[in-house]
Amino acid sequence: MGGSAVTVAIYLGLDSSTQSVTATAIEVDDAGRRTIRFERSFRYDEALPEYGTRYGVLPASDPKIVHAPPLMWSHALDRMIDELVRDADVDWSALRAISGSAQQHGSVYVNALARGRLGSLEPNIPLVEQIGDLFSRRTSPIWMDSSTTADCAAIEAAIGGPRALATLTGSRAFERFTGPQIRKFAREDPDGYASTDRVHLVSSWLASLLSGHHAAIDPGDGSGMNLMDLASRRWSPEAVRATAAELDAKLPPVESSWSIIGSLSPYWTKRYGLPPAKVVAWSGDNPCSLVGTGLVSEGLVAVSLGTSDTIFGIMPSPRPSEDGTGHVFASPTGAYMGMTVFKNGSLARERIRDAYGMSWADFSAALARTQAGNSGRTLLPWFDPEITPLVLTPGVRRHGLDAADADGNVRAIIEAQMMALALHSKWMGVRIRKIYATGGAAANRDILQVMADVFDADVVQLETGNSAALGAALRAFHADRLAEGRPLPWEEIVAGFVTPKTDAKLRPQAAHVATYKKLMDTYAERERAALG
Ligand code: XUL
Repeated sequence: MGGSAVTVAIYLGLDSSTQSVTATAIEVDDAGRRTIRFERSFRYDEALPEYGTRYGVLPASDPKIVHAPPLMWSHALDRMIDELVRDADVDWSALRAISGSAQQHGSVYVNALARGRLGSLEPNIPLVEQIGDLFSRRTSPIWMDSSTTADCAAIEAAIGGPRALATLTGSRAFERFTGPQIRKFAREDPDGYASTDRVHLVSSWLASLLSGHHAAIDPGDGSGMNLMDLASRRWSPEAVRATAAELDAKLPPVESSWSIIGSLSPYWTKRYGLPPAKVVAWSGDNPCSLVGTGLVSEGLVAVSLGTSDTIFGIMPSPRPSEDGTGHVFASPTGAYMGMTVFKNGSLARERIRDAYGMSWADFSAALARTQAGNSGRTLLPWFDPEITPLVLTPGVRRHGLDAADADGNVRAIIEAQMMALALHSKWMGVRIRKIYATGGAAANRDILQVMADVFDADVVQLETGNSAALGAALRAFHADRLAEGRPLPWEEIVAGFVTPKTDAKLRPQAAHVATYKKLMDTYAERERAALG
């Protein structure tokens, strides 16, 4: 190397999602080069079969109850770091900061032993062998759970109704939100609740494992709890009181999304030879995706087609959804984000694909050979209980559609999902002209064409579909620069990383747009009728 060696910094973003864990490492050098250096994913079901999950969750007889093992998420974190250090061709000595993203709302309940254990993990013993006795609740309810309707009603009543709760916390009470979930646990298992010293989110729990002490919750993920005062970004004493006794002592503090919560604990530095890189507060997957799709200013929206389908965009000031459809979250950039979430995302697409014995290529071919509008035939895609609109008793409803018609059902599921996204994001009050598409199914251009036609908007594919892990890496970069006294504006943080793929824009086709304008009224009517 010559005298003018370029300094390279590596930032790592991890995403602990419903079905898999993903790592994205980015490289930034002081000559201005920016590269996504490395991406890797594995699925829990295949990599860690001993936990018995299917699609990342534990099988249950009641479709409203959906839990996953917190030990598995912890194990997966350890496994991923092991694989990164072993296999990735990255100079980890240049690692400056790590942050993470996690599925939102899921809660991890730990006892008082965690206080000492987190910081004294033995580097020569695998993590999973040292933390099994820390959980005061063996399984964690996750965002797919919809078993807390009674708790939602009680919390809303205590705060003065759904609108009052939405004004205070950004959302009316939702079954999957952490507050209602904590309330149910405290009610059904008072001993388990009493032995809980800390209630973490998935994000703050994994950050705690990395830093070796109980980590804070960031406002982005904290907004998914029905517990945080959105204006002050602190726990709301009223909401905490309405949820469970002594909860204030069990919640980690809320700290900014760019706070440095510590550095990698000796378990990671000694076991894997990593440097004591900064650990930046973790956040939820949707807030991280906002950064990872480059939506750092108002006017653009992203649609993420993952296990859940979500639509979100920046909001400069909080405008809660009048009809209770969506959420306002704190954005990890410091502003706010509006969002609507659907549970029947990728698993519903897979159910249709599998029901007709198709590959994804067959699925695309079926979409390509069917007509926009499906001759008025529709399907309400509620294979599992649905979040938007609220459907607690699942069941697919077909209109004019023969269940044996494979191609018709493929088109119907995609059109239903896109029309539901368009209808239930109207509350955000944004005229959507351009959509950034991310998540696994965003790789499929036939699906994206339906999105463009339904929304009458351009749809842009990004270089990576892993926007949550990329967003976490970018947040690590941002927080490191801020902590070093060399802050960069968000536009500069994301520049060069969130570039749309060349030739990757899908444009709406006028004839199809007209078809969907009509069909959307029919779809909305069928949805209303089904809800009774
Ligand atoms: C967001 C939500 C889902 C999960 C998926 O409110 O419930 O998008 O975050 O991981």
